[in-house]
Amino acid sequence: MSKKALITGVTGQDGSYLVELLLKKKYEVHGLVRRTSTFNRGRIEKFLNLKNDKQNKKFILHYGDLVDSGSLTKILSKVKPNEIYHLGAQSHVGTSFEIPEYTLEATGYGTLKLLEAIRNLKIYPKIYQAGSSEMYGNFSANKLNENSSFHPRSPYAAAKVYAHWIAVNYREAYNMFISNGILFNHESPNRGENFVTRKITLGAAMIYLGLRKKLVLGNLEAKRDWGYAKDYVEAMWLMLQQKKPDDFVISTGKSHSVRDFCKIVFGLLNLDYKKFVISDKKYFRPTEVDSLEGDSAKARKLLGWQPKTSLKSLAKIMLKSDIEYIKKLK
Ligand code: NAP
Ligand code: G4F
Repeated sequence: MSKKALITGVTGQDGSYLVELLLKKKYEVHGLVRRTSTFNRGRIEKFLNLKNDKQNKKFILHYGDLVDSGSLTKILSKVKPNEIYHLGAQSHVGTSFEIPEYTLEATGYGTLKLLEAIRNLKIYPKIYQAGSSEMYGNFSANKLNENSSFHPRSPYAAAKVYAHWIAVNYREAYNMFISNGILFNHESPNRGENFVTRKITLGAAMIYLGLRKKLVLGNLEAKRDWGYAKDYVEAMWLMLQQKKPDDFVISTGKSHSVRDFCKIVFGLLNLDYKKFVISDKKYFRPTEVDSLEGDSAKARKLLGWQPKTSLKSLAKIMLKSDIEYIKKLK
């Protein structure tokens, strides 16, 4: 019998790559989706086989919400998954300053609600909890690893620190199999359009096609350790194939500034980014995370995981996809 996985956040960037990976591995995949006024299945549509009018029996969606514990209990008791990938969150750092209460509700408290529902139902799935490098707040002299301390610099990061520690607590208190991934930024053509890398590839593609003159960004000096989402979902799966739960940093170990990424992307189009990119204070955050760089030695050793995609290759993949996307829209 095939294993059953439940994914929260299945409509998001990582959800879409994880569905693809798990279906390839012959899992029966269940996803939790929110009711939205516009249909938001774009990233996972191809796995639903909607066009053939034949529902994919291996990929099933359920309405629910992380702020609605009743819906979580209902889905969990119906599906009884072997593995849960908990990716659902209000994941935009900048926006978390605008909606801090909701961010905590969904990202922090939502994690507790999910864990409580699992515990009360007395089911024993392996659980992946989507932690973030934002929890560190800043890069010190050494690369950040599982032992580095947290200093959250946004309502989002504070909510993720709560989610991380409640997961550790449930693991220790109730012997639940919960692994925290501490993932550094990872990007792809499926990245939300208001995260900086996608904003840059989409903006550069529009400028290249003559549809736009300028690209307005915020802080160009911030540095991030950017990897490819497709590589990172493999690490999530590997964490749940281990005998013991644990916490793992997933990163490339190399960081670049937003300015560097602009240079790479516009450079691929033979354009000089300085002629097009503007930095505007309106996109600056009240507290910024200036620099992040991760040390994923533990994951490399224990999971046998390593990143496969360089930043330049990632930029190429995203840019190509955005040029095609805009041409189709036109
Ligand atoms: P994303 O694209 O923003 O997707 C977030 C997902 O969460 C979406 O499916 C969204 O549903 C869902 N969601 C939001 N609020 C919800 C709620 N109240 N109830 C149920 N579902 C809800 O994020 P991502 O980039 O795929 O990231 C996946 C997870 O990893 C997130 O927890 C994120 O915080 C974390 N993370 C991401 C990165 C990164 O660089 N991408 C790094 C570290 C950690 P809708 O489609 O309906 O909005
Ligand atoms: O792309 P970002 O919005 O990603 P951020 O804030 O690092 O958060 C992402 O990665 C985290 C992992 O570390 C995840 F946990 C989180 O869920 C999310 O996926 O911004 C990256 C950097 C920031 O320093 C920001 O200030 O880019 C800077 N930036 C400069 N101009 C901009 C812009 N960010 C955005 N979103 N938009 C801009 O115009």
